[in-house]
Amino acid sequence: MIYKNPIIKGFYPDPSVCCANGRYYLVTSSFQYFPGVPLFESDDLVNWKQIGHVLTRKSQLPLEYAHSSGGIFAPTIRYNDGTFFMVTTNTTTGKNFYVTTNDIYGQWSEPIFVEQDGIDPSLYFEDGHAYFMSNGTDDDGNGGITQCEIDIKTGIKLSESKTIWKGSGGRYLESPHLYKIGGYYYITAAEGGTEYGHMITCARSRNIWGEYEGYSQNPVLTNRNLGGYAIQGVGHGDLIQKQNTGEWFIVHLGFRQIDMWQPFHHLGRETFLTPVKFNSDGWFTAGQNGTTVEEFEIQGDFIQTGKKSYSFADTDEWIYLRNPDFSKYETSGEKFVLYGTENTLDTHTPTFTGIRHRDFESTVSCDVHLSGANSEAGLTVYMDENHHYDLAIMENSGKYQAVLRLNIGDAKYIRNSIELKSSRAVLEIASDNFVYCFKVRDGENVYDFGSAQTRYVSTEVACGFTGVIYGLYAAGKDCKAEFTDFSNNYV
Ligand code: 6LW
Repeated sequence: MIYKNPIIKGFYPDPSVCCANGRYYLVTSSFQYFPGVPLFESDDLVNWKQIGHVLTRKSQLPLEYAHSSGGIFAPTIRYNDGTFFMVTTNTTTGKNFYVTTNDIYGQWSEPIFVEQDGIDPSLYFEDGHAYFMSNGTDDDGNGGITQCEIDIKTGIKLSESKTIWKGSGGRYLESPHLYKIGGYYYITAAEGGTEYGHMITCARSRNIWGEYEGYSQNPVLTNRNLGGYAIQGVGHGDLIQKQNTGEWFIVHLGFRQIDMWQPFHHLGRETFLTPVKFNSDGWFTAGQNGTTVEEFEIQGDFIQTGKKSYSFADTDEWIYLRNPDFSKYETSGEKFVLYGTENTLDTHTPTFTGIRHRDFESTVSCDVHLSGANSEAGLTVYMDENHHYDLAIMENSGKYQAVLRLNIGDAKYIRNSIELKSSRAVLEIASDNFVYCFKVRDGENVYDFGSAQTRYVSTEVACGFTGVIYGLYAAGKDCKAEFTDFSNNYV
């Protein structure tokens, strides 16, 4: 059957995948958001259901000092001998660590740290040995894909760290993974940076410690030469073999520009699936002539179903900023009550919870009821603390207003406002590729608040590694805001 990319839409970058007990499990990075490292399950590699997060406790995920796009970088998930391992970097503490579980639906362990530097750590298991790899520096100060053997119970290094591959010459050599396929060890890596020059390269050796020979046709996957094409920035991937058919694929990140000729993306880096073919020379090639396109074929008679509607009931998918104070949040599945503080959305720790904006055409709406003097609460199109569009109810001297405020770096202004009859209104946002359109319903009256362009909350403007989140927020030390009837729909 034909499937469509991306297979997981919205801000889900740096995917890594493993197979266990006939099913597939996938994780992505999460940066300053809590809980950390979204976890997905699939029977067929195309349809993925989020089943939770890996890092659910502050003891695993200290994010107090994480700046936007700091915190948790790319994770790797592996399954060995009945145990799942997720290894990643908290770039804010500068530590590489892994956590484990025997129950994929349960809690994961406390972190086990590994004293090797670099980001994008990966694990490889063979014959009772465990190998740890990152884009680090070896004991002689050489940077590259660096490997050591570790004691998997303690994380303690059992060998020196050795740089075993220096890549094919692209900048930002990262995302290494090691596999043994046939008689070869293969390294895959990303190069070129996670922007328009991104790519996946590979090398192989008969010996785990090298020497590794780079593939003469590197990169094996890149869209860097596909001008005027919506899917860009493909790279950072992990190989997986489909169990019942033997087909090989690579799950990897990529992003979708708002238009073929407009190089802006605001939905974040998303998860893609691209077929891989091993050739008679033992090297592999990927995609359509080494590029990722929207549609590919996979064996099987199933259909690609996409979830089209999200609500408070999707409890696994609501996220918070850094280490939230959960006494400020009450949720019942049908209602969120948020208590504000003096921290606004322009700070690191507002009262905020959100769900990813997943596709260009969407609608979000919510009934918001505000109380408390000098308070503000509403919906936000949130890229980071400097780039967000806020549709809010505000209290001032006993009067209530609905307000649209645009925050684009240093340019901040109130685009529109009306007096409300009461402290309650329905706030609505609708989007296409180019604009967010804002509306306020005050009883029978509907007010059109106009639109704001998607490009000004895109990564090309805001920088960083995340994507837009549709958020609920409350601000003001006496603020209490009740959010009901939330809906978020996609075409
Ligand atoms: C990630 C690195 C990358 O750790 O971006 O695209 C970094 N690749 O491998 C942040 O996602």
